[in-house]
Amino acid sequence: MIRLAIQKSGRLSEDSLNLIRECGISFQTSSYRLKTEATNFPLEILYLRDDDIPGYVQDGVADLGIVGQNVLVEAGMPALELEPLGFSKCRLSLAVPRAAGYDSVQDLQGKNIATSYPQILGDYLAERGVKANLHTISGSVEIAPSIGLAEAICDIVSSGSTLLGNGLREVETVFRSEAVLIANQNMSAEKREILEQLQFRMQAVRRARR
Ligand code: PRT
Ligand code: ZN
Repeated sequence: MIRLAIQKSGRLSEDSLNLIRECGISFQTSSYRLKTEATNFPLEILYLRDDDIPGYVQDGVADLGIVGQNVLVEAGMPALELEPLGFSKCRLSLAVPRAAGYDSVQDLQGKNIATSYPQILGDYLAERGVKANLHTISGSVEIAPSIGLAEAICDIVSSGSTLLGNGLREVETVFRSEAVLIANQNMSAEKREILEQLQFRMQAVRRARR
């Protein structure tokens, strides 16, 4: 039996469940349950907050997980990634108020930037020699400039309408992300064999979708 952690409820949940089902794996779901066992494959599904998934997989509480690369890399565990899954595509971008001047990332020198991704953003700025003051906030990052907390933000963007609605302009793409399959690095031979079968099915599903 192999344990797969997926997001309990959020942007990754439905596509994660659909992928498992399209692999021909049957299981029951209920919004009250924190785990379910598949009926026709040696798989147990755990439902967790997405932020907890990398740590649980690293520690072996779960063998596998489905999570956004943004969360995986921010948690400092990029080595757990096995393969991209092609959904929940988005980007982590820097944005400034529409009326603010902006020529290059150097303009952020000494500025206050609000973000939920201080590691990824910190690395990005350091590589470009930019020193800024990062303010880590866990949600509603887009309102930071209008309330005077920051001159710029760095947040997840997909359609761009949230930025637009908050009077912000996207100026740099810091990181591109999609959902990925991750795995514990010390699995038993038996579990590795189940993983191989699962990956084989996932790859077939992805090929059929193209
Ligand atoms: O409760 P839990 O902690 O599990 O969930 P969560 O609220 O932390 O995450 P959730 O469900 O919002 O997102 C899960 C993952 O989906 C993220 O880690 C990304 O990998 C991916 N993803 C894809 C997105 C988006 N698209 C997205 N648009 N995550 C967040 N957003 C938010 C963004 O933060 C911003 O507020 O949507 C807004 C921007 O969207 P647009 O379309 O207006 O640009
Ligand atoms: Zn989260």
